[in-house]
Amino acid sequence: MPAYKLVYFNSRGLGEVARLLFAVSGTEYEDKRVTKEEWIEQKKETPFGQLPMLWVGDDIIFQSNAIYRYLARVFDLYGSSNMQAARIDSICECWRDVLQAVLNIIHEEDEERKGMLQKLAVTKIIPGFLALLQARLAKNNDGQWILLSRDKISLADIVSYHMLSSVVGRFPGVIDNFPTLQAYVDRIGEIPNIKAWVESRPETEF
Ligand SMILES: N[C@@H](CCC(=O)N[C@@H](CS)C(=O)NCC(=O)O)C(=O)O
Repeated sequence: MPAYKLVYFNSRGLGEVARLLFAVSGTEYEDKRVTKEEWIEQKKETPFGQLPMLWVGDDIIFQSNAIYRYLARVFDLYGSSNMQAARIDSICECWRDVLQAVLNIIHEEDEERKGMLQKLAVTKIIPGFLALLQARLAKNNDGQWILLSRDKISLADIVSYHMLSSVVGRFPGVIDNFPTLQAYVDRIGEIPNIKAWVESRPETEF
């Protein structure tokens, strides 16, 4: 097995899905968290000047989605056909849209516009996708915990778990109308390797 080293900041952010993939697969890696001061020095030496970055032996992968997909393939969490992989990608891309809507709120400096973006996210964008996701989940195995396959967790489940617990969870009450999704998050959180990681990971705001 190659030596894995994930380089990111001390936050969940765009690094946490990779950490969850390492956790669920029971794979050892170095979870390198650079400080702001270290980053000022290191930024110019990284291939695209941003994090996360994954070392696999002497190779480097950058861009969070590329890292997630690589790890999901290696850990057999990416379905068992091209169509399943495409379905997994579709769910992940929906979550990227939700993430973008949340980032737009965070980055907006004008308070009035920030409020409008927040209202749009909380009343339309997030519940709209949660309704679709819940309906899809309910179709599979009576809402039991796999989105795409009845018996095997995938990258789509890990991304959904992260987004529901760490990102949607920032908006109080938004998940309350989606009990099937809440139960799904709780079930994934009970997987022993995930539970152990979540209980032991550094506490960070984002
Ligand atoms: N599209 C990139 C975005 C990466 C990104 O925005 N990284 C931020 C942290 S979340 C970063 O490196 N910020 C520090 C900088 O740009 O100097 C990805 O998904 O990996």
